[in-house]
Amino acid sequence: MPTARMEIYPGAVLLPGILSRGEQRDLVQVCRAIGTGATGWYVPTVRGGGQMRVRMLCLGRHWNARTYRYEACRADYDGRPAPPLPAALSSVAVRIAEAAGMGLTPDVCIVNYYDAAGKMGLHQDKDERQETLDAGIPIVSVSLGDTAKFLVGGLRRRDPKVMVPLASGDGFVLGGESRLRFHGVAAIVPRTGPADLGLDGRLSLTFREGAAA
Ligand SMILES: O=C(O)CCC(=O)C(=O)O
Repeated sequence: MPTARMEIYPGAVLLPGILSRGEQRDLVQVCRAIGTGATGWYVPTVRGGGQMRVRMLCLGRHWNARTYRYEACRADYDGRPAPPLPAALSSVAVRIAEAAGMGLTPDVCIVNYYDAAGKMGLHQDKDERQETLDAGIPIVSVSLGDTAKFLVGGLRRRDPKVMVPLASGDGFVLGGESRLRFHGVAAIVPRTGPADLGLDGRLSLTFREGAAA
């Protein structure tokens, strides 16, 4: 069955339920295995000294929360090399980008774990290489577990926002002229994820291109 496709703005596309339950289970398992390993979950501390309201895992490259730069090792945390980005994850992102009519060769995936109190402030993803931003190469996200109240705004922080509920198995793409839209997670809706995922909370996997040195 073809995937439904909802264009929120030109280039901002929701793909509800694009992942089967089996695919969701596999992704949860991969993230859990990496997250509980030696180079696992951490809570990033941002420039101002505050802690983010998520646990994070950067695969392929590390996003440094103090410098906003990508690097090989987790210099702002434990100095360990970022775990590689598994092909099984990248291929999901490529498929979702294609379903939205875009192309992506991801070199980084940021995995965020949100508990019931998790959230993420409004921000732009603009730390990737300038040519990928200029080309509108998309960010692709995958949601697993509890539903998120996801906000999408404009190119200025103060622009109006729409709330898009992101449920388990949904894909979301921000590309083209929407690549630099402000976005964030206002709240998690507890106990809304599929019980058979065994996931208390929410995982988001956000794939980008243009992080490599
Ligand atoms: O959790 C989400 O869906 C959004 C994550 C996000 O905005 C990011 O990683 O930059």
